[in-house]
Amino acid sequence: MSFDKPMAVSVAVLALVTAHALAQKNQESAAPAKQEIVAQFDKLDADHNGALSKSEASKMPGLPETFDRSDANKDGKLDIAEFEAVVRR
Ligand SMILES: [Ca+2]
Ligand SMILES: [Ca+2]
Repeated sequence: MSFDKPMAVSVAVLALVTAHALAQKNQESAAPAKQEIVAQFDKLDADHNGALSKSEASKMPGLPETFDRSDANKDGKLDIAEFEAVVRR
């Protein structure tokens, strides 16, 4: 009885899975998935009115500094599209 073949197969499968996981990770850091941006937005949107006020935005590092510039329609809030533009910058 030999375990050589099954061992080789599991090593190959492991290598494939690892490569796949790494590729996915690289992709994520290059461009955050829409659902991640939405999840982040929901987390910051404490009163769930679909927009981030300045105080809600202050929970995310770096966001208050760019708030006024990021508020494209100058209504004093960041909606999901404006927030997405910030995150994808
Ligand atoms: Ca809000
Ligand atoms: Ca706005």
